[in-house]
This record gives sequence, C-alpha cells and structure tokens, in this order.
Amino acid sequence: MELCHRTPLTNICSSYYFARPYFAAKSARTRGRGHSFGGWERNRLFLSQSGRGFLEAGHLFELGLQQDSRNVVADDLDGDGRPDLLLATFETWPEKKQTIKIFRNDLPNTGNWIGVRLREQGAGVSPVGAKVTVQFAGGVLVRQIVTGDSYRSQHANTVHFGLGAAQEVESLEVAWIGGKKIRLSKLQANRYYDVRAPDVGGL
Ligand SMILES: [Ca+2]
Repeated sequence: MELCHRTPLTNICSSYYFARPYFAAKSARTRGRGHSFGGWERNRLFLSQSGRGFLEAGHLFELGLQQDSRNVVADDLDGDGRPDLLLATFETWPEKKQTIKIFRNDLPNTGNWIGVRLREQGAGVSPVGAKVTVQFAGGVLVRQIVTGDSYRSQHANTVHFGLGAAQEVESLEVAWIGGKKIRLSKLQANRYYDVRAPDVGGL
C-alpha cells in the first residue's frame, strides 16, 4: 500500500494527507492542556557588539515574551532614524487571540544615519530588487530591497544606514532592476530621501 495521497489534479504524493489528522489530534490535546506550540520559549533580542559578537538582551528590553510570536519586522515607524520593532503574536488557547505589539526604539546616542524611501510608481516600475549604495567617510554600505527579509513579514520599500559620526554621505546610488541608476552626492545625514523611479523624474 502506498502511504500517500495523490490528487487527480497534480498526481503529487503527499504524506500530509495522512499526517494531518495525527497532528490535529495532537495539537488539540496539548493546547487543550495549555501547552505552547513554541514550548513557552521566550523571544530574544541580539544586540551587535560592534562586530565582536552579540549580547542577548530580550529580557532587559521587555521583548522576552512567552506568547507564541509569529511575525516580526523592523521599521522606523516614527521617522526618527531609529528602527523600531513590530511583533505579532497568535495564540489558540484558551481562546484565539492575536495581538500586534510595537516596541519603540528610544536608545540614546545611536549616531548619525540616512534613509531612502523608494517610491513605487506606475508603468510596472517596482522598487523590489533595487540596490542602494552609500559612500561616506566610514566606508561603503549596500542594501537591497527584497521580499521576505523579515520573519514572516515584508519590509516597507525603505533602506536605512547607520553612519556613526559622519554627518553627510559623499554619494548615494540607487540601481533599479532593468539597469537604470540614480546617483546623488553630498547628502546631509539624519533625514530620509524619497527616490522615485528614473522614468518618472528621479528625486
Ligand atoms: Ca523610530
């Protein structure tokens, strides 16, 4: 006997057809007792130690939730140049409950920064795939707009660069999918720049 299920449409063998009732029954039994799918594992936050490693600081920043967390994305919601965190939780027991939590970044002395918001335009021009390169006194930094670069989430079409002590960037280049580029020079730090596709006017 073949231990799989083939649908007439795809003829793909799927053991999930048999596994699904097993996991559904197991989930109902464990969650009915208050168990967590994530094993009550707390969230963690790793702080970079300037290239020397990472420090786990979830508890100190009140991010170490026990709730099952499903999605997380970093974005600067209030536009102050410090990336904030959005976190979604989803629980099924004792009742279905979903929450969105926002953790605002209030860290002091975070240094200078520059951000670029890539504007989606008509005519099929998408920022996805665009590469942004910044040259400044501290070196060269590159970011690319991709899909799915957060955990089960999607970033806005925005890139953010930390500049340390530098108060301006010497050049900023946006290379769009298809080969067109926009190059800007001598930009002040600590603000966002809106950049549109070259076909519709650039900056
Ligand atoms: Ca912020």
